[in-house]
Amino acid sequence: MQQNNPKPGPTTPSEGQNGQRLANKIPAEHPMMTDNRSPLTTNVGQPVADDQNSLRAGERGPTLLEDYILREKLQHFDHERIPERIVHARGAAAHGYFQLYESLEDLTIAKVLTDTTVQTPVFVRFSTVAGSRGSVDTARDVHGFAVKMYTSEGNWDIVGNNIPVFFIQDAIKFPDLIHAAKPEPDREIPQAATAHDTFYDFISLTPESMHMLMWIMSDRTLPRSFGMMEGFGVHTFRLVNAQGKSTFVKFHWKPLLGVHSLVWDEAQQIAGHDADFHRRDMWDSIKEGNPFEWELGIQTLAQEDEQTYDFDILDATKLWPEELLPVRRVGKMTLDRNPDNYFAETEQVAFNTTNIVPGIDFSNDPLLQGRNFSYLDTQLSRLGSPNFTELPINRPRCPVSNNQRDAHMRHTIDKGRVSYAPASLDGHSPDEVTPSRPGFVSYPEPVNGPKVRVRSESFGDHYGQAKLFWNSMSSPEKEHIVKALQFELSMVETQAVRQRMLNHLQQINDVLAEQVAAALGELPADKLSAAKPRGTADWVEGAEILADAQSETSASGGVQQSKALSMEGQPTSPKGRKVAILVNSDVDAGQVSMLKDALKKAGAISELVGPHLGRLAGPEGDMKIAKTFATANPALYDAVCVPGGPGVTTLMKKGDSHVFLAQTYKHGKAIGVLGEAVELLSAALPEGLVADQLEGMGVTTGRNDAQSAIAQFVGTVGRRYWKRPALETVAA
Ligand code: HDE
Repeated sequence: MQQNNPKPGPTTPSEGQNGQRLANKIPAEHPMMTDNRSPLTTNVGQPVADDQNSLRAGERGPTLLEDYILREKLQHFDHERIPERIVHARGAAAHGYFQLYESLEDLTIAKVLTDTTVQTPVFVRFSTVAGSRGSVDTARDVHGFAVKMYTSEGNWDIVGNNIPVFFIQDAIKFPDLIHAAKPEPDREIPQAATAHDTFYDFISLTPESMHMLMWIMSDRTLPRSFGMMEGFGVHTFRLVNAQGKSTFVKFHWKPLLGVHSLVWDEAQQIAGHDADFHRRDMWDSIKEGNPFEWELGIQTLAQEDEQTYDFDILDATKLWPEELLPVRRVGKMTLDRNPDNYFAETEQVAFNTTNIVPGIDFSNDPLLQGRNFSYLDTQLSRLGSPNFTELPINRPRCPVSNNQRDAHMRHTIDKGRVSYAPASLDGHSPDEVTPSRPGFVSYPEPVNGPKVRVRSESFGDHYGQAKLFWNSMSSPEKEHIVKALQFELSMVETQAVRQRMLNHLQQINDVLAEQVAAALGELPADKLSAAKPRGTADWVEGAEILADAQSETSASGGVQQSKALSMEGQPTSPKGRKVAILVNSDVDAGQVSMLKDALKKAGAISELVGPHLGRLAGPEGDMKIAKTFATANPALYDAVCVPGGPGVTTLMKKGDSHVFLAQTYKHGKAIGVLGEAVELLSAALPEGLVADQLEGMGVTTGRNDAQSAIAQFVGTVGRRYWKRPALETVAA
């Protein structure tokens, strides 16, 4: 029975008393962005009167099939998920723009690299590789760094990683690599981790992966922030100029915040305390008005110099040492806007290595050639239709015009009779090229050779650049690689696999192999140089041993050590860092206020951590206590500072504040203790370590002059202090 509204409302201009007036208000196009402020409707716009109860026969009776509102809602929900990416499933993204510093017209005709007046919009997605969409941000993993630039000549995607080389040389091995790295298929264990048998079985039988192995065992796979990662296009590409001259090029993104990492213990703790650590960091930073910035760098090599070096530029397991081919910084990318909707933008964005523009071209790198097939293919199954390029996030910002038609979910309404070429009706089909829009032309490289399935001999050196990477590390960095391998290989159950890995490590460096072998209780090989494995019990001794552990490189153009590969010496500052201030209601609120101001001025975020949430009355108003000891963990912060005041007595009695300080000390991060809190630090550290004696090692004590101590403390934030005494003895 119809219950209300006996007068049907007007629906078209010809119907109803007010039809004309209402029809004029109906927008011609559907608004693509919803703000959820309009009244509730179904998907076809019918107003919904009751969203709490389904339609049923009697108050306690069965639900009626007629309830199309219920069915539509459940049905849409049932289909909400699309397949997650087969790799790089977990990611986060941001919008921004790219601005060129200087024209590269000597090298390329690409407008995005020649027109310095244009701000090219970009969308950048960062990701881990192995974990599924719900895995943690701080898993040890290569990180994806995929940039989509919406240029005036179409989308240009640099689908890169935060590591400049790759595991394999030929795309045909990619499914094997990923199957080996993903959770083992019978038990679906482990999630987002390479520390298991199948991964090392594959790696130990694939010596070309040894260079990449060194990178993934380093702290590079544990970035502190997406904004503190380098990005690399990895493959050799080409730039082509107006004269048709080709120059080989490698693309780099250099973060203005410097390249910085977490350490393994921290990353594991963060995984438990904040699985969204990286995406939260980027979201909060951008929301606070602190954009992430990188400079675009290029390394170039003249076409005729292709064979100059003892590594093959088509081999993606090799980098070009910056000492040989310096990086020229040519523009800046700024990420300053968070997405409006994760699914519509971050999940549906579709990167593709074949998205290039006139003036940029591929090389014959066999990994790149395979990728050029794989990305389009994967989008078809992930997004379900070749019309995925019409989704707002994938749509180019320049006109699109061709004779491709129809398919699932077509949005474009192509007008007219002509969807073919050549055509004379309706004017004509889209022109291939116009003078103002030159078309893409492949570089006419002469190609000639027998059809063969072989790996070029020039791809044959698998250890030379692994040695270069090892040599280039500082001793703490070497120590971390050793520890990572000790951990990963200890998780491998099959002894033969562990042994094969030790043999490879010995090809890279004897001391490295010995140190790892010591943890496994094995010897690397029968020809072990120093028969007695050295233990790693004493950190300082380990570091000293590792400092001398250099190898003779090859496939590196004679470069023995490359500064650019080490993270030591990177620019550091408090900018983008997060600092915990431990408080309770009786700490010196004036000092807290000064601290907050000084940190803010330096571009850092501070958070008050106390026994409970609430507010601390300060000289310039209340300050929010945002976290408690239950919700905050030292691993989530880059530094900690404790103000003085009578409240320190209470903090002294709290184990949580001791752990906070001890763990921050152990992880080499900056510590500031003011007034009474100096004693708190001494109490938190193992016997024999006295706060005042640690000055200069990232520990600031301000017994009297809080103001200058605060200034000094802020200056220490962002750096790591690995020369602190007795790091290994700190229980935290
Ligand atoms: Fe990918 N890769 N990849 N890859 N890759 C994908 O595409 C593939 C490789 C990279 O944020 C997939 O859309 C093959 C190197 C990033 O959406 C897939 C090979 C590098 C992303 C695919 C490689 C990358 C992907 C899965 C060996 C660094 C995430 C979902 C020939 C230069 C992009 C998708 C995003 C994603 C295939 C190797 C980077 C299956 C076959 C080398 C950053 O198409």
